[in-house]
Amino acid sequence: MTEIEKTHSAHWGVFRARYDGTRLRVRPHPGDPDPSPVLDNVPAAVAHPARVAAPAVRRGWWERGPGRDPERGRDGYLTVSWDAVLDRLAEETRRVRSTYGDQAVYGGSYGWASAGRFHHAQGQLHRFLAVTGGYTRSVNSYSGGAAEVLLPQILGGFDAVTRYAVSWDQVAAHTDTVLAFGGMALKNSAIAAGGVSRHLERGAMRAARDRGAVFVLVSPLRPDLPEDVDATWLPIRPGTDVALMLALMHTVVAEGRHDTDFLASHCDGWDQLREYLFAAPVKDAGWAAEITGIEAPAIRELAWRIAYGRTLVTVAQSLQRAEHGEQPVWGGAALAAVLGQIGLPGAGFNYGLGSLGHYGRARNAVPAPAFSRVANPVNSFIPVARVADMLLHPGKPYVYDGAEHTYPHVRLAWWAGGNPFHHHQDLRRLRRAVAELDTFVVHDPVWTATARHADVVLPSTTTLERDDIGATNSDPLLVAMKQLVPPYGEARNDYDVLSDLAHRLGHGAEFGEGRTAREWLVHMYDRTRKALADRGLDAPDFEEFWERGELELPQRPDDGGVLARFRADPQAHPLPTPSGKVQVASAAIAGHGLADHPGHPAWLEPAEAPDERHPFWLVSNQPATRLHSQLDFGAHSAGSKRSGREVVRIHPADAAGLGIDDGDVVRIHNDRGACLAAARLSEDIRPGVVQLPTGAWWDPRPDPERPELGDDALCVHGNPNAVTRDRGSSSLAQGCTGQLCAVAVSPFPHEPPEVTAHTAPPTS
Ligand SMILES: Nc1nc2c(c(=O)[nH]1)N[C@H]1C(S)=C(S)[C@@H](COP(=O)(O)OP(=O)(O)OC[C@H]3O[C@@H](n4cnc5c(=O)[nH]c(N)nc54)[C@H](O)[C@@H]3O)O[C@H]1N2
Ligand SMILES: Nc1nc2c(c(=O)[nH]1)N[C@H]1C(S)=C(S)[C@@H](COP(=O)(O)OP(=O)(O)OC[C@H]3O[C@@H](n4cnc5c(=O)[nH]c(N)nc54)[C@H](O)[C@@H]3O)O[C@H]1N2
Ligand SMILES: [Mo]
Repeated sequence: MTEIEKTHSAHWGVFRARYDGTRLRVRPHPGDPDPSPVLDNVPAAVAHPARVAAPAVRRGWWERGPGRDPERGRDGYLTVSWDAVLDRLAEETRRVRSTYGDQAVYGGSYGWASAGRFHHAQGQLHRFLAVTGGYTRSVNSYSGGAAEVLLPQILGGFDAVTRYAVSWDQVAAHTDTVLAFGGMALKNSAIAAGGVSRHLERGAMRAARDRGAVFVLVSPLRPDLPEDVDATWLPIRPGTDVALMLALMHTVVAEGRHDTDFLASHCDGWDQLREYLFAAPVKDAGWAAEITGIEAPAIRELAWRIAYGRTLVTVAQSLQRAEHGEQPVWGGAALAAVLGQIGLPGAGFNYGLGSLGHYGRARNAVPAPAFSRVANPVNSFIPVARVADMLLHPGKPYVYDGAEHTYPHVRLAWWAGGNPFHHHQDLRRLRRAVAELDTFVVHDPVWTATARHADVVLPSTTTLERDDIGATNSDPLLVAMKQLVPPYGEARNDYDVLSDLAHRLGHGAEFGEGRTAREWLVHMYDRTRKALADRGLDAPDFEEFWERGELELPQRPDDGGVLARFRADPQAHPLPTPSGKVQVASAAIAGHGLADHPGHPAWLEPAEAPDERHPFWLVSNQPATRLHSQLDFGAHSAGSKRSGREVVRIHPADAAGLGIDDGDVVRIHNDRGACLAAARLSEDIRPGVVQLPTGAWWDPRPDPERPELGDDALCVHGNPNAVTRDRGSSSLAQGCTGQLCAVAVSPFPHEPPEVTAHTAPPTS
């Protein structure tokens, strides 16, 4: 290969790279003011021992055939040829579809996959499964499952009120007080699906601060806002934010500082919410102090502060990845409504701002290239985080969004571009669930814990090994993602593999529409080119775009979006809620009669909270040094661990009480399981809380402290989903509740076992 520098893109940003035949060197895009260090993980992807070198099949499945098997996750693998594995897989797909029906194929395949519009693994798999008969799908995400169901019923369409509401430019120019629940950590906004070329959050927050804006951070962790903004830190007890929000509303109303006009003209349900605020127990600052651990005077002072000037309430996604996670989302919106600020520039409420790089940015004026979808002929679905329930309890009824549904009986699960043995809660339970399948197929470039549970492992290329187009609707740069290195081993593009399978199943022409991968890129680019030409703008043909390597797209002016229009004229621009107004309470939701989700924002005791046996809240938040589990073996991720183990943060006072020193390997445990991690003592965490990021690959072993739990009771690497709880946020949304669970922490009185997660399993 000639050593030419090429542009490429990842979910953590656009970059440039050159390859000399052995080493890949990367640097951020020169136009990026604040690039993410996650980029340093990329070079390791080229040829790591964790890469899947050739198609592999689980020995038990290959030799005994499909069927329920507790050996999944324990068995060895055989290397087979592409032709042999695709023949067997085509036969198995046919068998499952004809014996059990198309809904017996689960194609939820949740996960982030990689940047690139064409080789996007889920897009490819969904198309393949749709043209070959259809599949049970998943709805909503692990990210925002509770908010995705709630927000459209109380405020507006999810994207409209999250991505395209309050912009960073408005914050820099207008906001007086930023009240950030869960913060807006720069590590999080560095990430955006599809990649952004300019990370602008730090600059915007700094500009606001320099103008005199005040930042208030409500979070158990101080680093959730950048140091640059000198935030006031209110270290709240996890899972209690809605109590603080209710007390802020109560205090503002009791002092007569609420916006009665806005509540009358733009909101529905105020009487019910007001009644709840003032009914016993009165939701005042003293009441909330007991629940939240934030002192009453600090709550009253905050209520005073937010009632003056422009106040922006942000709620991080993390708050709703918890039991009753809908409540702080609703509470945040209601608080902004009580202040009368919704729809003002830089003010009101923005769910998720700062959680992802897509939020708060201008939108492109022309559509990005997109891979065409095919309608799924099967109408069977589950809320995405209910996957283990579905596999363990086929035919069982459950409630979701006001209706009763039944779990389908799935026999074949197919994953491309996701890692459920990273993202799902209570991984030992998930292992029991996948044991119920007849067949589990996984496409992945690397031997993740998910691949290690699959019957069929199909090695995928990484983006580095193929040509693609990088684009999102919230970044102006269209990127020619050029192949940088040759494919690893026998790895193939998901598109080519699925195309071969579609041909075997008699649907090859529908799947590929007769196009090569290159022809698809040209076809997809064409709609962007046409839109540019229609506006009389520079509209190079594909070859020229490819030659240039990048193309700057026009963006729409920031008009404040649907909430600004609604504020200006609620009759002409009603919200899509039942009343057309902000639902600070909702008769429709109350009408569902759900015990775990009343018709207004409310404080509800969680079923799981710290107690004597499990005295800590475990916050398992997003990792600063990688995207989820991706490239966990890369330099930046590996460099943040201690002796190859994930790091858990604990307050020095808590550590002292447990006899734990900085650097000690500790055991984090509850009745569901345990994991090991290396302790880091930090004053930046609320006492009684420990924090372990997600993403260290699950590495299960027997637990010497609990041998009766079997061979997978202790993750020796530090994956928090060894201990998290697998239940829905409520029967309204059934969102993922992975962020919080109750644990005990102890010193580990044994020789810590070696971490072997980043290797390939035994293969013959
Ligand atoms: N405890 C706890 N758990 C959580 C969370 C939490 O807060 N706490 N957060 C949740 C959230 S918000 C999310 S979004 C999920 C994330 O969960 P996932 O999105 O499943 O996590 P990733 O590690 O991004 O998984 C992507 C997988 O795709 C693979 N991949 C990349 N490119 C390609 C490709 O081209 N082809 C194929 N076939 N595969 C590819 C990668 O190797 C990787 O295995 O985790 C959730 N889990
Ligand atoms: N570097 C990096 N960035 C990412 C990702 C990644 O994997 N790596 N993943 C991306 C994805 S898919 C998503 S969905 C977003 C998720 O965005 P978020 O869900 O907002 O991200 P988290 O880091 O999980 O949580 C943010 C902070 O919320 C705080 N928190 C936790 N529980 C509570 C609580 O009960 N109350 C309060 N007030 N605060 C609490 C924690 O201290 C945590 O650091 O992040 C995205 N950004
Ligand atoms: Mo997410």
